[in-house]
Amino acid sequence: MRPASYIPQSGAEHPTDLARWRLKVGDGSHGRHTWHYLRSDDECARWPQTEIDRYWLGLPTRLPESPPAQTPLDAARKGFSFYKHLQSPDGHWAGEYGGPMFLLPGLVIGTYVTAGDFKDEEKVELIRYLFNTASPADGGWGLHVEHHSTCFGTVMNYTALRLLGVPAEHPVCVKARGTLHGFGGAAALPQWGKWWLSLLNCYDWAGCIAIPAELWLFPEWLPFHPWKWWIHTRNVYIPMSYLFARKWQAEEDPLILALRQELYTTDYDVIDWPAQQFNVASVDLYYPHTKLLHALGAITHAWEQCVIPPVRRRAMEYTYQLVVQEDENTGYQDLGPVNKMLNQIVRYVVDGPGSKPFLQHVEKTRDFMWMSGRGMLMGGTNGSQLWDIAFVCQAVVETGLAREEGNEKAVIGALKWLDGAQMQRNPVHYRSAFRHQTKGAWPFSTPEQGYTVSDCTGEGLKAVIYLQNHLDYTPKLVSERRMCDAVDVILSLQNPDGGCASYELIRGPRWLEWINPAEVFGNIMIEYNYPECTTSTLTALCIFANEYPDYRAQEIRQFKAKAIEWLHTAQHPDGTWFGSWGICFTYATMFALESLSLAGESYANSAPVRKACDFLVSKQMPDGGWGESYKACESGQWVDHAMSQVVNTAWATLALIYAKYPQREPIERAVKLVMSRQRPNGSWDQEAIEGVFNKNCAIAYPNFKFSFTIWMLGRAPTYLQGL
Ligand code: LAN
Repeated sequence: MRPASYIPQSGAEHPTDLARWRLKVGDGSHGRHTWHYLRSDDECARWPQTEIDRYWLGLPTRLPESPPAQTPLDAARKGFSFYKHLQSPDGHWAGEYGGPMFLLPGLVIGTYVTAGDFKDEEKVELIRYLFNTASPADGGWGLHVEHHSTCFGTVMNYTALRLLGVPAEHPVCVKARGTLHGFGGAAALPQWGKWWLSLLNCYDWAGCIAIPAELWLFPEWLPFHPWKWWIHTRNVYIPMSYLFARKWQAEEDPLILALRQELYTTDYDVIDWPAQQFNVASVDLYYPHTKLLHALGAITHAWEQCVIPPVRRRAMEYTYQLVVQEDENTGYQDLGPVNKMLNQIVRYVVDGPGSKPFLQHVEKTRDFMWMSGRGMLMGGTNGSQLWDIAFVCQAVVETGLAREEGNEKAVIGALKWLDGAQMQRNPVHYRSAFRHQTKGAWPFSTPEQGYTVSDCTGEGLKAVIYLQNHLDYTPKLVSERRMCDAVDVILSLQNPDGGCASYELIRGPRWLEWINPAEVFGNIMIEYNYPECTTSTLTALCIFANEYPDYRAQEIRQFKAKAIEWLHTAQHPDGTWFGSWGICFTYATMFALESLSLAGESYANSAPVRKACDFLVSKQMPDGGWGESYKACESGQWVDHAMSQVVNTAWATLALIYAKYPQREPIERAVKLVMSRQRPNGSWDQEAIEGVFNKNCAIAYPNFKFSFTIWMLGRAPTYLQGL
């Protein structure tokens, strides 16, 4: 990697001209996002910057302003007028999907070890992003943007800066290095950090808990066979176990040698690597090792010393084949940003730097690189396209905005996008890659990425039904047959106890969590039932069955009954539901109360609903809003945010509306608060981070501050009128 031509002094500098950045949408595949930097004035004139570009770059938009809205519906209308300007020409709403701070280093290390490079403008913007996200207090980074500094975050992002060309004596590096040494240096990295540095040849594979590829050769009926692991974990472990089996490392070079000096508190050559396997900085420990993992680590370590070459060869062939199948199933997009970069390395190592698969991978890294107001980041996925569009579509139909003059074009555009996003085939490599059915499903991001997600299928189906069946002017693009296909997918995703998990059925036993070696994440070894997933699928089936009562009626009835039963068992004694993907109790409780309302349960007739509402109302802040911190997801207990948040407020209010909460006052106060935060152009400012995964890592859903506020402001007046 060449050094960046210019290294900014701090994140406040603008090393590129923001007026030259453009977001391209749909280039080569449905909903694809890529950012481009235009060099000449000529190009800029031919491809003018849009309000969408300006908004996401943090530049002031030039959209009309007006005096504050007088009524909630006016505020919703004004919000949507603004948000319509952010709709891409292909009909969806693009958006930033940042937050996690361990993804960009994977991009940079993966690119470095495969002898790749970034364009100069990308390089300086990646640097600017890291400068802007370093903790002002200690100069380190955490697992995500709002986290305290950790060893993992600091070592990984420090390394990324150095590989991007920032000199070791740069003040940002000097400060970060002090912090990372304070954490015990890179020796104490969590496993996922140990792996990345091993690939970079700045750690020794002997210091990692072994991940034998041979696991894949075990009989498939065994409870711990990796095909039964959570989809993200197994897809990360597949390429990693291949590379581990091969003990592959980048070739030493002066920068790697320098990093070996900078990242450790002792001399690199005298580190006792096997003793580091279980050495993890306490600041990083979210899920400490269990005794079982230690025992397993000792066994796999012993196995590594005496591997039988033909068995290892067979295991490597198999894991490589799974990498190829994953690449081909997803257009080299892969399930997520971690396995994407690891698969890219595997294809470099096996297929070679000039090979078509490797070059395809390099091209697809662009899909994850998002140019934000703070610099360039690596997204949590290749976008949250489907997820964002599904909510705003339901919001505009339920609030009546979709029927208002001037909104037809936006609505039809959105429907067209949803139509193109439904997957109509199963993956090319289906059973052999242990995939769940995709025919009929909607993904979280794009159909090219192509993974079924239970709640995305639910929300996608709801959005289509709302747009096609509840509006008279829309074309009927998604046939009844295709809606039935979506229902088939949903029905196939219910677990025997009535709940739904994220991508697949629960395949493995709970005790597998005891061998979770990723100390920074919780609940990553298997699928679990989630209230969010169970409720989105359930509400979708209810809405579908109202329109098409004859299709698989008996099975839908059974699904509903079992799902409701499961939801009741998942309610916490204080009346809430725990959210695993959004923050936190407000998020999941909103979904749960929506489901219960469709099953006829309301404040008036259901003790569980009453309990949930009373809990929510008890958390309303003096200003009328709700504010919940991401720390609730870490701890499993309600944690107040220092300030109320418009997104939490919208969720809590919608929850009360679904529950038919009988008192006006909490709803009126919440509406006032959200209205008071609306900007003169109709938008809302970005507040705290909205999402989470694996209990410990926050992730941003910046489009929620539009969809849920508009939804709540539009629904509240009708609800209040009826009280
Ligand atoms: C997502 C994003 C979307 C999310 C919802 C649809 C909101 C949820 O209801 C189901 C689970 C899902 C699909 C989900 C799972 C985990 C993801 C893919 C992410 C949070 C985005 C990033 C995260 C992924 C695991 C990040 C990479 C990190 C690893 C630990 C591999």
